[in-house]
Amino acid sequence: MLLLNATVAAMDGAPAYGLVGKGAVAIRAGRIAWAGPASELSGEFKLDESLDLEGRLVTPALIDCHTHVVHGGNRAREFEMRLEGATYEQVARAGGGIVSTVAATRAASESDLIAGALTRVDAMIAEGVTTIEIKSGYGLDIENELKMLRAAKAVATQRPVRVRTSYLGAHAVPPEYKGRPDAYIDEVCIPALEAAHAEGLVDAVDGFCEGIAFSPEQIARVFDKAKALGIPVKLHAEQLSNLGGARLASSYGALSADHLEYASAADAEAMAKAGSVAVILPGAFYTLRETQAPPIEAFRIHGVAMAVATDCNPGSSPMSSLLLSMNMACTLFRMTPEEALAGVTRNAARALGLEDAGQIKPGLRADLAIWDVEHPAELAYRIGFNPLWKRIFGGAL
Ligand code: DI6
Ligand code: FE
Repeated sequence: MLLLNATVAAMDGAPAYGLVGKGAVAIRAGRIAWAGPASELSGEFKLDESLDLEGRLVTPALIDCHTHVVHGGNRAREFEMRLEGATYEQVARAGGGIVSTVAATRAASESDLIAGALTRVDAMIAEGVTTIEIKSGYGLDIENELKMLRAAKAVATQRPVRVRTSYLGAHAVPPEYKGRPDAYIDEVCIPALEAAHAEGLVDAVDGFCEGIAFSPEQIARVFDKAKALGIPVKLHAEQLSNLGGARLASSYGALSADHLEYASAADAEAMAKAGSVAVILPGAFYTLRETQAPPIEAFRIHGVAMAVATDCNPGSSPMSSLLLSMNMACTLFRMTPEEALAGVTRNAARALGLEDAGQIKPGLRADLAIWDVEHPAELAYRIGFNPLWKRIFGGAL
């Protein structure tokens, strides 16, 4: 297939979105074969079936690199509690929070979980997303962590999307291990990781390093197991306080450290050295009415690649719009629209360890989004507006 009369935002690291006006993109066998100014298009592609974009913008398809879309139930009641004055931490300590989603997730069947996830995944697909990272972490026992990961993998058999799974057994201490987090790590978290890995269900290992979750020492034990199994790691770090999670993750060469509101300039430096991506999650910041913004300027100065994701989850970020995440990253954190778009394309791919997506470049997968806009800044600028015209997944419209 040949896309003609396109405005191409290649997002390949070239300045100004890698923008090419009057462009063309040639797709063959599910891959991008060529992209550039139509005037330079070689004759061999001109025989391919063509689609006239009438000047529309084509970008790499979007990648949501941090989600919890597989979960049971919802937490609208906690939303009400917080509006009545309770904080996120108070709700969590009162037995609500993550643990209440654990009860709902345990009660759900695998097919219930898939059906629930698909409602959120469909909203993402409608906004041009073709790759979604999905975490476990609401099962918190061996059987239910496996059930979540199987449901996550099943999403990709039900819809034209790619799924990357992250095992998040170290998300919260379940009620039956209350006050015994070390025993939970040894008796459940690590054995469940081994079992999930043996079933081919784990693309990365994640954790929640926080006062209401796990200490750096406990996370390190999970990461040691991941390392022994050859699985890359990432971490929810510095979301509510600074416990040194970003530095810990960096010391394991993590794909990413995520949230990072309380990260310091020294953390940014460590992440830069490790090549870890900073995953910015403005939906959680917004929902929790957090006031400390992540150190975006330090990430820029140290050259830390920034991704942007929804963190779609039932508690701190009940949001499935990646376009809205981009808008929030700009308005709340002063990221530029170009940084936000790189954050949901090139840098999101990097945060998932994917080298075949996130840019418009020959050889990469033909995962593309075509938008009814004139300029890429419009994607982050509008609020609650979806200008997607068509989505191409592996070369198929
Ligand atoms: N940080 C988050 O924002 C989500 N998990 C995490 O570790 C929140 C999960 C939840 O509240 O259900
Ligand atoms: Fe999260």
